[in-house]
Order: sequence, then structure tokens, then C-alpha cells
Amino acid sequence: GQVIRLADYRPADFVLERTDLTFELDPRSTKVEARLIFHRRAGVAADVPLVLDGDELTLSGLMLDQTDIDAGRYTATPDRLEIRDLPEDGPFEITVTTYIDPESNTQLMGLYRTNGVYCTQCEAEGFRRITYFPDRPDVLSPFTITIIADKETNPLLLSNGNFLGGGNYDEGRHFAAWFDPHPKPSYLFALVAGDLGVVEDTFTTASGNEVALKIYVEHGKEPRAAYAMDALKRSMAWDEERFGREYDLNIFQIVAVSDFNMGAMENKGLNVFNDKYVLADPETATDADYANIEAIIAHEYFHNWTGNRITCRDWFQLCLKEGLTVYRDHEFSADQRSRAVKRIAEVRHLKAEQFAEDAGPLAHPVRPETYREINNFYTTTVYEKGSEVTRMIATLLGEDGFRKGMDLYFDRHDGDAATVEDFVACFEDSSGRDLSQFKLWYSQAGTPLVTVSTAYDAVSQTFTLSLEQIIPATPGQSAKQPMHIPLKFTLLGENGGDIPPAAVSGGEVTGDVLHLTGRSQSFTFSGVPARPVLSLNRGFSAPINLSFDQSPADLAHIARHDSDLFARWQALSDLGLPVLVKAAKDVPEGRPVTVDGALVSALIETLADDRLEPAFRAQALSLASESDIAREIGGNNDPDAIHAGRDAVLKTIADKGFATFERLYRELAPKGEFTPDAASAGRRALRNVALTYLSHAGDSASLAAEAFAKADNMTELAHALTVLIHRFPDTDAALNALAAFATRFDSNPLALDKWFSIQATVPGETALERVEALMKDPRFNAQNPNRVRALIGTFAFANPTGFNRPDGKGYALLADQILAIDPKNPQLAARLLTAMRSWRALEPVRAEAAKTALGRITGARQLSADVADIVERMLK
Ligand code: HT7
Ligand code: ZN
Repeated sequence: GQVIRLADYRPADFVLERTDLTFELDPRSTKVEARLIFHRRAGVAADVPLVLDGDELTLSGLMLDQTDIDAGRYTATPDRLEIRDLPEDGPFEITVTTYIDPESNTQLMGLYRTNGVYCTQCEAEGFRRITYFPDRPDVLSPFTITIIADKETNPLLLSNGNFLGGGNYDEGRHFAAWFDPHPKPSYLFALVAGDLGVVEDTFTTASGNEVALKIYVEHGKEPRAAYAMDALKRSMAWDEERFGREYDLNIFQIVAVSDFNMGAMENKGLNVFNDKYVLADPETATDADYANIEAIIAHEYFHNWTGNRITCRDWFQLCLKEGLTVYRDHEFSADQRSRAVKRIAEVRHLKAEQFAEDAGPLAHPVRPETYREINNFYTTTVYEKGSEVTRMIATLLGEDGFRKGMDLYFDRHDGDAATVEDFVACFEDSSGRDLSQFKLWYSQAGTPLVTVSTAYDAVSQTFTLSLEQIIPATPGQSAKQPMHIPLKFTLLGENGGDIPPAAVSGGEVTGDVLHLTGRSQSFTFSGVPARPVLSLNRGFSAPINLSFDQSPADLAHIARHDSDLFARWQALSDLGLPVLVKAAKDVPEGRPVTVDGALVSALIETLADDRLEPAFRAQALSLASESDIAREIGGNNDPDAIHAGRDAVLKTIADKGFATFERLYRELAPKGEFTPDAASAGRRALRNVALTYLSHAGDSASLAAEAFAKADNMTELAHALTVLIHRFPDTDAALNALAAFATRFDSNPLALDKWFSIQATVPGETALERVEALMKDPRFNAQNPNRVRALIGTFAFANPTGFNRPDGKGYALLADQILAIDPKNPQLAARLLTAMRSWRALEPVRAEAAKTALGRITGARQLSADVADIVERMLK
């Protein structure tokens, strides 16, 4: 594919006034008639042709104002339709007819079939697989949709907007018509037809409009949509309360499908979901599943304002809707659950995924300036770092200042296809603050490294904080400007309370936020009566790495006393990371693993502190993951050594805290009926953590086997199975549990996905044979993205020792799978390939093997643009 550049953006030559689509659905040959009313944009010369996008299309009819167009006036290829000699002024109508084959659409882009249901996915450029169209986000129009289909097999005919009416048609067919009055780009179009069950409810908006809410699922699965419906109603109420945003149609529908490339899609009034993010009951869904459902239902709903009412001018502006909407869903979940625990989980995820992306060959700015394949830019950088950038604006302006800026954004840009500049200008205009340096967060890739040193002078009672920022080089960006980094902080006194300094010089400090703007800067606080302990980047106010040689005693002090729970977790994690890094070095050298006493006592004290919420304690005791440790080491990584070192540290903590883990494991046994609320989930999380540690202290499978036998919910059942299979893989207890799980959930694909994932993550080199055997299992289905991600994706992304075998067989397996999947579903293949994004940080033997596998992919004939783009950037 060719390179698309932000700098080349130009508005479309023709303005689209209206879109009327008629679909005659047929599995193999669906007729699509598009009637499009355009006019030439003012100033566009009369000889400029209308160019419409296509993708694998064949034109079968073309009219101008209801009259066939002469063959000499147009050129049609599968990916482009050019029409010449169009009216100079005034509107004209183009009618385009195409026939498409939904049944053979394995890419899951455009109109496709999943379990006998017709369904669409148009973002980013899928609409052009349905009909020739100006398929770009800045071309907006109202849509009228008519769907005609066999009535018996497709009793449901759904599209965007409000229902206009329907009725019987010829030959056992019926029709339905929908009208969406809100002008929208093609990527927000959706159509669903088939036979599904429904769960219904209503929501009354703040201004008194009643909205019909419908969630469609496969027949028989209706009870499993209750939690999603509850999450939807809470999301609608929250957006009114927090951002003053009401829903704007008389119906809001969600359809759950089992074949979907991503999590969900925010089509106007008709969201389409991967059923993994809709269906839940205690027997089959974990607490993490419930939390994801709540977050994703909210995310897609919130897009109604941030994405749909205000959309993106072009795909370079993707973070405008995605980063902002992730920020909104994070805030929603924080309000529904424990804010501190939610923030800890977010930061763990950000570091594991986004920091890893930003440190490797796929690093790119939150707003990229070029792309070859837009599907490859739905990344953790655009989404999660984009959200952090939005959070920093909120930190700079304060909660009220942020709300004012958002109000202005909604007021000023409703109905627009906007840019990042438009967005930031709203915050500058509403607050008077200059954000020009801050905007570098959108254009400079790489995780800033802030080096910290401190000095206390008892005589002058001053505390000096010296900071230096370095932004590492990333692909295509070598020299970087210093950024505006908002650092929340406090100075902790000996007894744990905050010390308010009398004055500060050397830079701007507003409230509890210190503004680092220079490459290096020293802040001096005066009136500080005793040496304080600095708690910096509280709440992870900036997405940066800190290099701060803080003593274990100071970290332990923060872990005990900071009033911000997040800061306490961060201090514990900072205390633990060097221990894990050292263990990874000691193990291969044959040195005994030693665990710092300050760490062990801080952890066990936290574990035993019943005043702290269980979910927090569970997070505190969950050590940094193997990939976190690898990132901290930074290069020449040996995943086996990291794993062995971490295991040894776990065992030491398990032995020292044995009595407390045992007590908690017993005390936290479920009482009463299951509820998915955050507090109950926290108790289950802590109990699961206790089981993990106990399994490292003991050498028998019996406790985990008992946990498996007694579990009355999926959170505990799946964890018990994981402990059995990972720690005691060849025992009867493990094998029996594995078989029992498969039998029990034979007819539940989402639960069976967990069965595949648990086996794909067995540590060590045997995982490869397991994965190969599972690929031959009749329950494996290479056509279903969830199943492929559960087995192959989990193996490659979440099994560092198994995947990174020194003999390279893990990489070879992934390469084979990518080459097999790519011709059918390029998006899925390209995403799986990103599992190798950190290959250059491996020790030389593994790195060489990884390079060989990547070389084999580049060398293959007929790669999709998606895979070619990723593999080439990875090898550059
Ligand atoms: N906006 C949605 C993105 C999406 C998507 C992108 C490319 C290919 C398939 C896709 N399915 C959904 C999801 C979201 O961020 O809400
Ligand atoms: Zn989104």
C-alpha cells in the first residue's frame, strides 16, 4: 500500500447531501443500490471528476439523475469509480448498484455472515466493500436504509437511527426502513439481519425522552445479557451527570455476534459487539469479564458524543475519538468501582502494552503523521496513551476547567469532523492556558524518561528537586523537544502527613501539580522543617518512566503512609522491581535468590491490613509480570531467567507470609449468593492471589484441586484450573480438572476459550506441543477470531517462556499461523504479529530466531497490506 500523509489532507471535492441505501439480502449475492445526492464544493473546477472508493467491488449499474450513464463518462475498477462531466452547480443524484457476497467475506469487514446472521463492520474502510462511496470520515450525510430479506430466516432487520416502518414484500420476503437524521460518515453505518433473541428495557433521559433499549443475542442467551443492560443504563445516566450528554434517538440497540475482529463498534444507534463483551453469568464469566463488559458497553455508548456527534476529520485524528472515549470510560469505571484500584489496573495495562509498544519498532505518536494501513493504527498508543494525554489536560485544568473545555468542545463542534487542534483549542480558549508545548504529547512518540535527584538542607530548611527529561528516539523521530509534564506530588513528613512548603522557586507549581517544562529544571521548596519523603507522579499523572534512586526505606514509608492509595501501590511496585531484576540475574549465575527484607515486610503488612480493601491488597501482592521485568531490564533479555527469578521471589514471599495467606484463603471463602460488584470481586481476587502464593509454598496440588471442586463461580474455577495446570501440569488432579472443565462447558464457546488460554500459558517449553495439539483439537476453530486469539494470541502475547523458546519454534509456529490466517483475515493476522514487537530486546540467540521467522513472513508471496506494513516496520 502507498503511504498516506497527514500533511496531504484536502477536503472532498463533492459534498454529500443524502444517502439512501436499499439492500436485498442474499447470502451469496446481496444487491446494494445506493442513491447519493451530491453537489460540487464551491470553488471546485467543473472538470474535476467525482471519485468514489471501492474494495473488491464490481459495478453493475450506474445512473445520473435516474438515467444510465454512458460508458465513456466513467471508469470503474474494483477499488475506484470515477465519474466525469458532472453538473457544475446544483445537486445531482448518482445511483450505484453492486452485488456482494457476504457468505464468503472472511475478512469480517463490510457485510458478512456470522452464525447465519448478516452483520456489518465499516470502521475504518469497510463501507467501500459494500458500495462505491466517498468512504472518508469527513463526508457526512443523513442515511435512509431499506432492508429486504427472507422473512422466516431474517425476522429482524436492523439499521441505524429511528425505525420508519416495514411490511411484507414478495416471495416470502419482508422489508424494514430506518432513518438516521444525524449526519454521519460511512464508517458509522451498520446493518444487522437474522434471527436473534432480545432483551428489552427503557431509559428516560434528563429531558424526559423515553429511549427503547434492546440487546440482541443468540436465542437462549438472553439471561446472560442482563449485566450488559444494567451497564448500559448506568452509562447513559453517568454521561448526563458527568458531561451533560443526553442520548439523541428514540432507540438504542446492541447486537452481540460471535465473529468479530475487535471488541465492539459504536455505529450510530446500533452498536455491534463481540459477544465476549456482552454475555455474562457467574458460572461462565470471570470478574475481569464483568469489568470489561461494563467498560466496553460504556465506551461504545460514550462514542455517541465523542466520535459520532463529533467525529474525526481524517484517520490521523483517531485519538480524538478513541483517546478521549477511553478516558471517559476509565472515569466511568472509576466512579462505579474503587477509583484507586481502577487506576492501578489501568497503569499496569498501560505499562505492559503501551510502554512496550513505545519502546519498540512499532512506536508512533498518539497522532501519527503517516500510515500505510489504517487498521494497524488502532493501537494501545492511540487508545491508552491518547487517554493519558486527555487525563493530563484534566490535571492541568482541574476538574471544573476540564468540564468547561469539554462543554465548549460539544458546543462548538457538534456535527463536525474535527481535529486534535480543534479539541485542544477548546481547552485553551476556555481556560486561557497556553497548551502549545503540551501538544507535543500528540506528535512526539516515545515514553519520556524523567531523572530525579533531591537534596535537603537542614540549615536553610530547603528541599531541592532536580529533574531532567529525555525522550528516547523512535522510528522516524530522532531529536525531540522537551515536553510539558504535569507531575502530581507531595512531600511526606516523618509521621506520614503532608508537609506544605512555604514557597517554591525554579518553576511553576499549581496546587499539588509540578510543571516540568524544561529539559532540566530545579525546584526549590523553602520552609521545609525536616527532610521530607518525596512522593512523585502520584496517580500516574504523566505517562513517563522515572529514574529515581529512592531508598527502600523511603519507598516503604510511602507504601505505608501516602494518603493516595495509588502512590502506595506504586511505591510497593518500585520496591519490588529491582528485587525481581536482580533475581533474574542471580538465577542463571547459580546464585541464591535473596529478597530484600523491606519488601517482604511491606508486602505482608499490606496483605494483613484488613483496613485496606481486598482488591487493593490483591494488586499490591501481584508482582510485576515477566514482561514488566523484561522491560525494566531493557535488553539482552532471557525470559527463562526472568521466569525462574520471579518464581523464586514468589516462593520466598509465600513461605514468609504462609500463615497470612492461609488465613485469608479460608476467611475469604464465598458466602451467600454470587454478586459481580467490585467489593465482592475484590475478595475473590485476594483469595485467588492467596491460592497462587500457597501453591508456591506447598508442593501438592491438593489445595488447588479442592478449590476447583468447590468453586461456585468462574473467577475461582478458572484460577484454580490455572494453578493446577501451570504448577502441577502432569498430576491426575490437573488432568481431571482439565477434562471436567471441557465437558462442563462443551456448548459454551466463551468458556471454552478460557480452556484454550489456560493451556496456552503453561510456562516452559512444553507449551509449544500443547498448542500444536490443541490446534488439532476438534473444538479449535481457525475461522473464529476469539478462538484464534484464545489459543495462538494468548500463547504469543502471554506466555514469555513458552513462546520465546531458545530454539525459535514458538516464533516459527506464529509465523506459520500468520501466513495461514492472512489470506482470510488480514486484520487478525497483523494483530497477532504484533506479539513480536519487542523481539530486539531479546538475548542474541532468541533475537536471531525471531528475525528468521519475521524474514520468512516478509519473504512470503501475496502478503496483505496489513501484515506487510507491520512486518516491514518490525524489521526496519
Ligand atoms: N471504533 C471501533 C474500532 C473498531 C475497528 C477498527 C478496525 C477494524 C475493526 C474494528 N472494529 C471496531 C471500536 C472502538 O474503539 O470503540
Ligand atoms: Zn472506541
